[in-house]
Amino acid sequence: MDTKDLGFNTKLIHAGEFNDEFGSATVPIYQTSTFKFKSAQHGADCFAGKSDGYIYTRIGNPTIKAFENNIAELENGYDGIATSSGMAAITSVYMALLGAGSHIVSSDAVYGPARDVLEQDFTRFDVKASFVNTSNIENIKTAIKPNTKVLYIETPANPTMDITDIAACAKIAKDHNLILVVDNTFSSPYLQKPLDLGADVVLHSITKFINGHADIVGGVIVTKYAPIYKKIRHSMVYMGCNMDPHQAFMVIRGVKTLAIRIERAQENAIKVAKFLQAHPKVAWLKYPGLESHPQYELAKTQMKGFGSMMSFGLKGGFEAGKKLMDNVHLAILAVSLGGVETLIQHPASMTHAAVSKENKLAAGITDDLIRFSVGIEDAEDIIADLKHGLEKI
Ligand code: LCS
Repeated sequence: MDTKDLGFNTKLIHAGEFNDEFGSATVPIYQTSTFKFKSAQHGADCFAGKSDGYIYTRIGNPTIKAFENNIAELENGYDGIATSSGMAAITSVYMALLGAGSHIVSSDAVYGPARDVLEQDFTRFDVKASFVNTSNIENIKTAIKPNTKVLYIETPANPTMDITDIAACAKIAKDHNLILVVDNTFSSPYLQKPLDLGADVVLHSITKFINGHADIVGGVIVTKYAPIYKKIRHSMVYMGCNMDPHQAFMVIRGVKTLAIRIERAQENAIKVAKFLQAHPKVAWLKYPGLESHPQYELAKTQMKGFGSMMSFGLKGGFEAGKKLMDNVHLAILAVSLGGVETLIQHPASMTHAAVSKENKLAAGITDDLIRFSVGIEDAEDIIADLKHGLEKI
């Protein structure tokens, strides 16, 4: 069935629909490392790209392809590239698009390792990076150099919740011949479609909202154009960053409920955000759905909804935050985000621990910042849990 003109909820269930000889209603797990060729000539044709048969699971697999087809349609892209993790998606993109002597401009508040790998590893290959607050478009313009190849943004950013104007970045990228890459993990294609706003590449840690059940790690890249797709797929396959068939099966199952999970989680999130904002022990709170968020107006135009991620600080600073994290019982004290369960964590000492203190502060990742991922439990229970934890301070 061609789902191109159907609604997003229908696409979640049917896009990239899979058909096999048995009429399987769901996509089976093709748990095989390799595939039989029909003949020596067929094998040679597969390798030469003259036949599109499967060769070897690192290169491609029907279960993985079914997920790639689905996500490519959800993001309105050319094609998808599934990876073993979100970091595998990020490093495959860096590897494909950057080379010795090249430069990347990136949001300063990005998932810690997305920055660390540029600073600690890619520098060894003479790749330079500038990290700026991309919420201010002027900072991007100032950071661009003659050798800049990529503009990389994360919006909303992990963990500051800063929002960057994707369409404005697309214009800058076009003017300077850069490839615009957007990490869409915090929004998912249900809330935000970077390719429609002019980005060239969108990527995800599907560990988060797309799979949604905190039971696998994975990543995906969707490109708008075939030539970029080919480059990134080459890097992914040759670095061995492929997803495996079981991961693909799990995420095909998880993504079907993306819309209803996000709707429910963001319904809870606005209630939680209002509770926290009004609490006397809370010093500040950043949630894109509240007018107090500095880019509330931009979030309203760029996103279909405000999601379920927020960050906040307590008047008692880090020590008070530590007490809160140790005294909530329903919210799980754990890294990751975007699952059906509510999670709480401290980025400065956990997800962003490897970023230097100086760089963390410059990016707004203060020591008091607590990150909260609202799940789909009953909002009253999440709030009661926070209330109890805050009373202990
Ligand atoms: N991009 C974003 C925005 C992320 O939050 C993460 C992981 C990644 C990429 C990397 O994905 P992974 O390799 O873990 O699938 N973020 C995490 C976090 O905030 N806590 O634990 C992992």
